[in-house]
Amino acid sequence: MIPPVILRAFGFEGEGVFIQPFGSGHINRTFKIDAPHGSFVLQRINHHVFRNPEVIASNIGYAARYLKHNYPDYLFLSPIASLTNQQMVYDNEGYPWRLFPYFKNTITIDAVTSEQEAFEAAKGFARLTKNLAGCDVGNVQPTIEKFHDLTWRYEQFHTALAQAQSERKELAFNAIDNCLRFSHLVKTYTALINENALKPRITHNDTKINNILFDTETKKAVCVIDLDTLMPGYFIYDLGDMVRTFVSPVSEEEMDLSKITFREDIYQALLRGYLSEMAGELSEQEMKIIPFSGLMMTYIMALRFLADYLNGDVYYTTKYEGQNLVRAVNQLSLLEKLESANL
Ligand code: GN1
Ligand code: MG
Repeated sequence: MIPPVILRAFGFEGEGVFIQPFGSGHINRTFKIDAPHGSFVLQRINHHVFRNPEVIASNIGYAARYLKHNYPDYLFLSPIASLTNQQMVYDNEGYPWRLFPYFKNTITIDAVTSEQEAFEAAKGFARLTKNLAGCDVGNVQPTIEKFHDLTWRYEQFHTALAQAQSERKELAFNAIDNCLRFSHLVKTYTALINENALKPRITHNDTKINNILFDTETKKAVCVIDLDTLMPGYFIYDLGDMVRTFVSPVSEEEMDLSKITFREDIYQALLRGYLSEMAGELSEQEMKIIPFSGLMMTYIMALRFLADYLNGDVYYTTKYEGQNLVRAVNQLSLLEKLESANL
């Protein structure tokens, strides 16, 4: 349900306004609105997750101004202001809402089915980082502190483990064991950070395959969506989340682990697409770190899903009991397959 005060603020009053739930995000609530003056996407930001939503608006505003000035032809998804010129409007419960244009003739996909899709999507995400490479990273702030800090996520997992109910711990016994088995990735990550091997950049931080809009006919990437985590980061976060969500033919929700596979051809297409934009930006040392990206981001999601399961499903939206455990087990299976692929 969208509060009437929000609909009014964005000019959706009267006859001919049709509203339906939209997208498959785990955090925010999203609706498509068809109105006489056009189609739009209206979204409620989860302020329990994004504690300071003004930072989201200021990061996006900064990037939008920079891109408009330096890359005027680049299509960047900025919110549409309310009737009183607000980027976000707060409802009575304190949730901020913002409005986006809806792009006709575009689609999102939940799994990659061809090399072309992998190439195009990776190129699309890479172009955003490349176009923002000339910015001072200090002009954007974290919208969630330590979001992809693997060391921190590993600590959070241990805290969740220490506080979990024994029943959940028993049900998750194998997944917990597997998470502990991959802790060497935390050591590698910490070493990379301590050596300053990675350059701080403005990254998207949620480059899963369904966060890119494809043109329905040409199948080219039209634009990157879900910019809530546009903030300082490292290239491995974006490249890694693409590996995590592109290489397997099934999504993170799949229960049948035999369907989770590593597709070498898709991986190579993804790298070609990413490097077609970013090759000139990455240092020699960063190029060598490429194979670590997918392992790191798949592991971080396994830890985050499992921690949420152990915490009693307080973070990600779930539709059935045990869904976060299913997701964690799925990610651990993918991680094993990435490890055996010897990237
Ligand atoms: C969350 O809500 P959504 O689907 O855009 C999460 C990402 C995860 C993703 C896993 C703010 O993104 O980090 O990779 O779920 N976003 C936040 O599907 O935690
Ligand atoms: Mg997101």
